[in-house]
Amino acid sequence: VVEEGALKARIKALLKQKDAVLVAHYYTDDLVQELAEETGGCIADSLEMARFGTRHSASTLVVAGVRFMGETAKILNPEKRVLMPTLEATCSLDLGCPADEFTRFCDQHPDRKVVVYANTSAAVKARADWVVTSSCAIDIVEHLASEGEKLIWAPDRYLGRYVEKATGADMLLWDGACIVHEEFKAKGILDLKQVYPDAAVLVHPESPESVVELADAVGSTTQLIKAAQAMNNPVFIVATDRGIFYKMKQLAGDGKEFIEAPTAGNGATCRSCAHCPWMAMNSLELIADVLEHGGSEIHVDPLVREKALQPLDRMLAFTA
Ligand code: CIZ
Ligand code: SF4
Repeated sequence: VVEEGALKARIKALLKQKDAVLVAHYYTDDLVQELAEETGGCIADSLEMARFGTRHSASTLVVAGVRFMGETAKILNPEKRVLMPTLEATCSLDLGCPADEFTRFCDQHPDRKVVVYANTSAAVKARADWVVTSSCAIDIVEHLASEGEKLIWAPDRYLGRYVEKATGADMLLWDGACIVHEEFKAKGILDLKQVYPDAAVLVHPESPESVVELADAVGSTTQLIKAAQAMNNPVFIVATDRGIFYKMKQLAGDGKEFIEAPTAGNGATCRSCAHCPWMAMNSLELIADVLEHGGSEIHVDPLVREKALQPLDRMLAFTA
């Protein structure tokens, strides 16, 4: 604890000294979220992280999240220095959608508008007409469908299927998945509901369809936190990364109990499954390190940046 306190004090001093602000995702470790909060930074989903970076005056953004979030920050703020605790923090959706393969796929379907989830590389965004996050995907796809557009959707097939069902849009789905959400099991949730009959089930739509079907509320991280605040159940079974419990307990706590949705079919909760291994790489040590010594800086090729900015700006304008 002493060491932790000293580390936090060092980071606070470095943030001031370097004119930097810490932007953390809901899935990072509690200590990182706590520090972002204490230093006037933000804790948010990927859409709000992007927005916060553009509005804050600091010349350096330290993005505690995964690589695509750092890239998005750089695309929107080319004049700012964007640092990450580690450039190794990636995402299975980003990895599962290589830009060259994706470009070939899009080229084969020139009649379709290209909609990509924020969890993609800058190069994939550069090939897209629209970027969406889970909080605005349905609204944007509904808008495009109402204009008669047929779509390509990448990379998350579960979220794609969910949006397709909700909107009735004609969508060609890329075959990607999140290694965290893909593991939630309907059978395990049903078993837990036997033990906690009053529990509400909160599900992020990157989860399998059978899990989404059991949900009392489906939505992005921010939407799930709001649902937990609005609902009066004593217990919540939550199918998303357990990093979200930090904010959920803070805002909706008040005697409510939050339980990780099971990732094994027998109902046993796997204590390390509902946590993204890449988000977990964002340690206090690495945050202090990158602030002190630099390195781990995000660079985006200017031509790629210019193209990727357009679909990102469309999303920001649509959701403003
Ligand atoms: O699963 C993720 O990486 C999410 C939910 C990102 C975000 O905040 O949209
Ligand atoms: Fe990617 Fe899943 Fe990790 Fe989010 S939780 S960063 S979607 S692997």
